[in-house]
Amino acid sequence: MRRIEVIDTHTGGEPTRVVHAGGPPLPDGSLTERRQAFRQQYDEYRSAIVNEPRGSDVMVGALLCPPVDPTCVAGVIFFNNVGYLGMCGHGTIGVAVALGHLGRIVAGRHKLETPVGVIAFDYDGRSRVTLENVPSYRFRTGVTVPVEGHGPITGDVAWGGNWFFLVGEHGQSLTVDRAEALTDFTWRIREALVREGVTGEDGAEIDHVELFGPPVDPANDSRNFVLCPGKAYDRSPCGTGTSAKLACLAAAGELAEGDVWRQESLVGSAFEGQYRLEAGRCIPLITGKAYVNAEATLLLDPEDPFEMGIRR
Ligand code: PYC
Repeated sequence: MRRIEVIDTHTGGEPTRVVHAGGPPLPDGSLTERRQAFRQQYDEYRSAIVNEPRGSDVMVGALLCPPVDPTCVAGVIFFNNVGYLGMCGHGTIGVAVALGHLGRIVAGRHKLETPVGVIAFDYDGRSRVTLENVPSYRFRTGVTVPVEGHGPITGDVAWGGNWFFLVGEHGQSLTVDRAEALTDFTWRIREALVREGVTGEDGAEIDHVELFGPPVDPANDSRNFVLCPGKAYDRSPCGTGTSAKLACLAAAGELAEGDVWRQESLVGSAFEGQYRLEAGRCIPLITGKAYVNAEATLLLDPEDPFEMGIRR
């Protein structure tokens, strides 16, 4: 029987399953090369770790591996129910807290290596983490697509470590009892983006759709709903989605460097976001909290017909 050691955390309600032993035997190479090997040779591990029956569509996996850059505490490859993520903000916060739980870091400043770059973070030794995301930017503004059953919808395209289509005017109320309707609406937007050939830079697929509305808690600036690539919605305010929002606010001159933007999620959790400018580039700083839910060993029994999970 194969055994995979994991720490389960959640960040603002969004789970991260951190694999710290027993993962796929990836070859040496850059994090991008190792992610490619994970995808091409060991994808069944992804399904075994995050998909049903051991996981669920909401679960994000984080495979810890040795970093190439010796100044980083670990390398990490994020994955979900249908594939692999460039970066993951809630996941980075979960990984930081899991590393603290494992005794691999203490309070202070650390760095993680991801396939899209090195991420620095500050950890308070318990649950609170501030991460410095990859440079984020608004790529296109005011893009209108015809959405089946809803008519024309206009939004911005931005990079925050993943590609997002951000929509402010949509006529939907962002309440958790409407999660199914919001999923259907944003999925139709995603389909419209594909149909209309709207992409990120270099033809990259836009695989996250983000709606904004008024916050429920007056301490916050905005509430969001984020559709993730595998059709689950983010229970957290989405670290990369908040980064994309900060880049759009910065580009529109609506948020000054160092000012705080509090982003609320559909379930009411919040991230604090701000940005600094470095050589004219927007570097988002995202603060949130994660908690450890479980220390566990996943057992992969070769006689189990769903040993490697239900593939999607
Ligand atoms: O927090 O960046 C994030 C994220 C991406 C997908 C799910 N969460």
